[in-house]
Amino acid sequence: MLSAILITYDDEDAIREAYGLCEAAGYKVDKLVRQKFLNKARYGIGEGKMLEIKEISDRIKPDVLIYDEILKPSQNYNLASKLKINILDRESLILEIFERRATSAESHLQIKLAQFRYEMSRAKEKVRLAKQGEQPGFMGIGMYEVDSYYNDIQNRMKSVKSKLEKMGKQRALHREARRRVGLKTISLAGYTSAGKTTLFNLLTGETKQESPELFTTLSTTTRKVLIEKDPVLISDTVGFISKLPAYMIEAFKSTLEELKYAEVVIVVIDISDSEMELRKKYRSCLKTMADLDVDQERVIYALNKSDLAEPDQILQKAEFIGLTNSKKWVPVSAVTQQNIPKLLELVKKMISAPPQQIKEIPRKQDLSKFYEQDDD
Ligand SMILES: Nc1nc2c(ncn2[C@@H]2O[C@H](COP(=O)(O)OP(=O)(O)OP(=O)(O)O)[C@@H](O)[C@H]2O)c(=O)[nH]1
Ligand SMILES: [Mg+2]
Repeated sequence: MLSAILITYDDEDAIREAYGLCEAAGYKVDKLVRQKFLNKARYGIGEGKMLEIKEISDRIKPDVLIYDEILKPSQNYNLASKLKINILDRESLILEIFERRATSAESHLQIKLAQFRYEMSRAKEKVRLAKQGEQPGFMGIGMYEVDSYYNDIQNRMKSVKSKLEKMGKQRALHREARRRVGLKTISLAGYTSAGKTTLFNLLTGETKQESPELFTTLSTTTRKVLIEKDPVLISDTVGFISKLPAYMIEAFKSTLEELKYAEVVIVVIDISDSEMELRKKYRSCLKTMADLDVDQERVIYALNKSDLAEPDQILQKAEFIGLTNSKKWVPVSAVTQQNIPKLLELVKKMISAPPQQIKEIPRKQDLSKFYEQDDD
């Protein structure tokens, strides 16, 4: 296992999540540095702290420095050139995890696309710095090569995108076929490690991998089950995480997009989390769903792991994050199976409600919109 210095916020929940991410990416944390602020202009951290870390780093010689925030390319460059070690910010750390975990052809392509976008944004910044004379040369190459480097990434991006587009069309065809035979889809969504796969396995009798590690599931699995006598499809999806940059959601859009077309979206929430943690994750779920155009009318919140919390605590927490009576929610446990019939009852009600207009955006228009975004 590679070793790391981890810099994160001075907050137990943030530390726990950051350790989870490091572990999932295959790094052992040799030294933890807690900071109140991680977004200072030059290095992310203050200059004094940077010098302190340099001393530690020179002494323990870790393989990388993991920075649990999104660093601007210039900050990344400044830190790396002072500390002389490889820096992984939150974005690239998540990318590494995705890369390790990807199993399906589609998820490999999605990660590639995200990596290209990451590289592109860094490359642009490097060119900007080179032009200002702050960073002489560009990875040891001249301006002419910069252009060809750009073009190269762009071409490779195009090829990945067109492959993903084909897969997206395939999905649209599958969706259409399902719709024609009247098969409804229920999608499980939610923050990573909330228990989506555990619930999925319980409902479908599957044995997909569930684990306390973050981002266990990276590709969508769909199974047919019967709710009473009606066949429906249930899908398990990739988990959300806070501070996931928009382009990464874009890269995973074709899989996550299934949420938009599902008749029911069960958002799985880990109710055993602390109030602050819950609120952070809940907000991040809401934001991701808004980005994906998921209609809140079709959402059921499953407050999972309720075996780990007292009933009145659950109520209080639900209220705290803003799950009022206007929203559909039910405490469940995918382990003890508590309240699963109640969850299914809610699902059934939602499915058998008079068919609503589900907006099918023409595939082509939809995709071209996201093509235009990545080149700026
Ligand atoms: N106590 C308890 N633990 C649960 C429950 N549901 C899931 N877990 C545990 O929570 C951890 C995460 O579960 P997963 O089902 O892998 O979570 P996930 O949402 O699929 O996570 P990703 O695929 O990583 O996004 C596992 O260790 C499960 O055993 C529950 O109802 N009660
Ligand atoms: Mg999972």
